[in-house]
Amino acid sequence: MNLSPLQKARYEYVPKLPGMLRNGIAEISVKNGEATSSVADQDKIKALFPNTYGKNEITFVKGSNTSAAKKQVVGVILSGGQAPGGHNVICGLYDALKATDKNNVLLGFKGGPSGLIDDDYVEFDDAFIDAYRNTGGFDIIGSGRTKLETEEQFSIVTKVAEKHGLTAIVIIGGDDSNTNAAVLAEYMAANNTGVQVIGCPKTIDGDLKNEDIEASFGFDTATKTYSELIGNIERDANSAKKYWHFIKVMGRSASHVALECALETQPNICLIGEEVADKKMSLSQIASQIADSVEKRGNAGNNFGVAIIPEGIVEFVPEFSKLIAEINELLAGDNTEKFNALPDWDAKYEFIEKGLTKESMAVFAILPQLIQQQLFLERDPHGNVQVSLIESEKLLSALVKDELDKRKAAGTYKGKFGVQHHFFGYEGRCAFPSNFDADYCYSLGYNAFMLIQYGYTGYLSKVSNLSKPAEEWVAGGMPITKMMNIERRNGEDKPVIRKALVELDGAPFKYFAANRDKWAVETCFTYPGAIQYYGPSEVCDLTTRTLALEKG
Ligand code: FBP
Repeated sequence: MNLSPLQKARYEYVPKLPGMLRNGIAEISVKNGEATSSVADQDKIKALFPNTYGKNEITFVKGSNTSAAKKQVVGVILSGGQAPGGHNVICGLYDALKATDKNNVLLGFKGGPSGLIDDDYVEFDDAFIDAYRNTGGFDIIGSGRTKLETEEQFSIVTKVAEKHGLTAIVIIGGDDSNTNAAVLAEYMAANNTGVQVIGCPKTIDGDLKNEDIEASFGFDTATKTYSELIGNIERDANSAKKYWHFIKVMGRSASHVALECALETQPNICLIGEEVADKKMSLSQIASQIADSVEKRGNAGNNFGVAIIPEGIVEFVPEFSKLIAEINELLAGDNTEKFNALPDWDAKYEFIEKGLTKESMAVFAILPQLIQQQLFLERDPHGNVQVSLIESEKLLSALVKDELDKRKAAGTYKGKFGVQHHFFGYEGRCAFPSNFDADYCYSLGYNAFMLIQYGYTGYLSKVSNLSKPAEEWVAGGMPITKMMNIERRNGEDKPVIRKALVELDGAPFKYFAANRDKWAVETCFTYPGAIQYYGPSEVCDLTTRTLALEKG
């Protein structure tokens, strides 16, 4: 492997554990916390998880280790989208497992959950692990999005577990993967397999959190990476003074990533999907709001600016969701084939016009043709529009341009509007983890093993007090069912982890809302620069503005 100087240096980095886990395995004991209940639908969740529901939260404290001595054979998978720090979760897990007993074994199942079904695995040893310490990516064993949810899959996993003598499975994933971890834990407990299941909170999207799980790993590094790039673009915009940059950032439905980047870089505009939904904003209202900023700045001679657009924005615009639902209906069954067979766009447009309601057609009609066509081209395996593939940065800049043309004609807008578009997502998912993510992930993995060693199942590895130095972090576990509620999925009621959306009465949004009018008109850009791995702690160990504001 060709090693960059930074990679060599990062191999030597020693991640910081919470103080309570630093005294050695022999001195880690358990303090019981409160019994838990699910975030909603308690009776239904309790009935679905009779063996794993309502358990206590726990915290690890300094004291003598009373866990039973037994050989542990643990299987681990990485699940879903990449997030910086995944390798360190595995390194922490490995180090705790080997520190407890050299004969313990860690197996990595390859390619995500499907590795567990296909029994495709590798046994880790020191040399293997050492090549991945403090590095980005999920390439150590790969990841995948297969869902582990059917009885048939669970019974195959049970056989694979029996074959290897697995005592526990660690699932490193987001809300869906940890929902599956909870269901698998319940299955394993109900069938007396003796296999424990522990989850670790991963996702750059930042939407897997509650009062216990303060952050999902990867959010810190990914948002710092995007913020660096956005800051660089702001400086370019402020130097050339000729472009508005419309920047879409990943994050799925929730706008946590966009909000964090806005707090870091103070752009002129940042849309928050949750606010758009709350105010039931239409596309033209959003465009008009952005146009106000462009107009005021342009009339003052500042024909440049930066707008951050969250990936999921269009899902939150009520009229747009209705349009999408109608398009999905319109193309259901063999209608897609009929539609595709039409000779040209004019014929297709006529078909669409006949099929949509008047209101949705009015929304469709204002979309740029590129977006109109995207809505009919990109379908998911169920035949639905893939909302995340819609180039919302282009959609919004086109609508803003239309609005500015009107204002120009009316004589109120006197500026120029040149646009550049960007999409930041994959750029941040495999970055070298920041010191925060390197430390947090290592701690999550180390702690996951302590949960296994103490016999817990259906728990999420929990490391909290994260806005404080690592020494003061608190390690423990939270039953996954605490985060669950019932939601409608594919026409059925399902127990799932409730996604954490941006809270409009939360401190991060309130801070943004209190400042954005000024940012919209003046040039208040801040330039965070690249992630720093070496140097003063106040530069290198700082976590996100979101966490700092949430924790006061
Ligand atoms: P997870 O929820 O699995 O962590 O995925 C995060 C994410 O990066 C989203 O922000 C993005 O919408 C999606 O994955 C992209 O998925 P893919 O890698 O399949 O293109």
